[in-house]
Amino acid sequence: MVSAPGRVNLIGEHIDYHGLAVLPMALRRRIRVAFRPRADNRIRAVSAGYGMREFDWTPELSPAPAGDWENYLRAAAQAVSREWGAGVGVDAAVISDLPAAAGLASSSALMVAFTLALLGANRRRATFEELMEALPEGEQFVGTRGGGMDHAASLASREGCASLIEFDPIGLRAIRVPEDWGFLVAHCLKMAEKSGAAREAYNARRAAGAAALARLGAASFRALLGGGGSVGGCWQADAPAPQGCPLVASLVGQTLSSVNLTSDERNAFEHVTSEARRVSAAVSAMERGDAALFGRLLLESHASLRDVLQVSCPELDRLVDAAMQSGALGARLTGAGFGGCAVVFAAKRDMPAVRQGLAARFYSKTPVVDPDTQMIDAEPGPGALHMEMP
Ligand code: NG1
Repeated sequence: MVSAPGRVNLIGEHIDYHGLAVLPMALRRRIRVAFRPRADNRIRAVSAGYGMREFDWTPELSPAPAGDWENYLRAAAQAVSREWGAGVGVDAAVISDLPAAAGLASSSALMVAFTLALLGANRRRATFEELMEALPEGEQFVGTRGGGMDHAASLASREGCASLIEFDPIGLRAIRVPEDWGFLVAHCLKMAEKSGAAREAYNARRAAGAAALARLGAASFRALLGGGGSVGGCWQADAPAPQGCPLVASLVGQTLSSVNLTSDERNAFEHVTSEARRVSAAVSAMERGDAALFGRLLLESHASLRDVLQVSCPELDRLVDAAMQSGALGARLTGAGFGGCAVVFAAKRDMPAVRQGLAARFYSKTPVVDPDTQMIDAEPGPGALHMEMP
């Protein structure tokens, strides 16, 4: 048996795919895979509610129809073939207590867990770094050009901690969550399906950011931020920007306004650079236990995702407002947006009141789906590589 948790991203949205640091934490909800190696290359997996899938594990796999969960199994098999070579298949059963299409990285958790099952069946050991080479690439097989945040958080988070994830090279620093801080993941009841229109919209945001970068003649956002986007970068949020920081220089010198960016490119650029700054500030706020500042940063992040990058929806905006009216210190959409969940931050002692407030202000006005998936207490749990028992 292997398992991999979902994650909630606390802050740092739509920037991991540009190589900028993000701050998620692993949830205690997970996908579990019970498996048994086979003698041949057949992969057979069954999941309650999703049915059974089977295929031969060959080195080059083609995708199943879009939206079919078999794609995640194929993506895992493909990732393993690319990095370690194909091997014997498995008979597997998959169970989950992680809501799907909620922005909680259930698809990445499935891919992580199934990859670990295939490696286990073939008695192969893999390091965090090796897995991080293989997994984000493999998910692109499914059609989403995502970043590596979800896989890193699902693999290597530490109990009681948020994970500051940096890229190029991949690294994860555990940041202890203050004991009296509470997080709730609340579903806006609009599904954030990753196939279809939301996938196109996600990929378009990524492309707009990359196009803005190319027009500015910069190699990467990291280069532009002068190493910022890693927390040690020159563009620290809580200190005045030092002279000589390339991003600040280009902004002050109005390079940006003289470059002919489309409005989508300008918006993506503005969101990405400001969000990188908020991640840096949020990490220091968490380390100092400054809950008021942390909450404000979450709200600023939501405003940028709503108004600048435009990946929110009315349901998520209403949910965030309802959380703030109910005593939260901050709230924002989490994950790609277009539906799914918001993360709500409050003092732990205020959480019962926040829940009640959300039930009255938000959920009483919408059709009830499943109370178990509407509001989830987000306690920071361990990643797949640091778990005692799957
Ligand atoms: P969700 O919405 O949880 O699948 C996606 C990406 C992340 C990140 C966020 C936006 C995948 C697998 N995940 O998360 O890498 O880019 O959107 O911050 O593509």
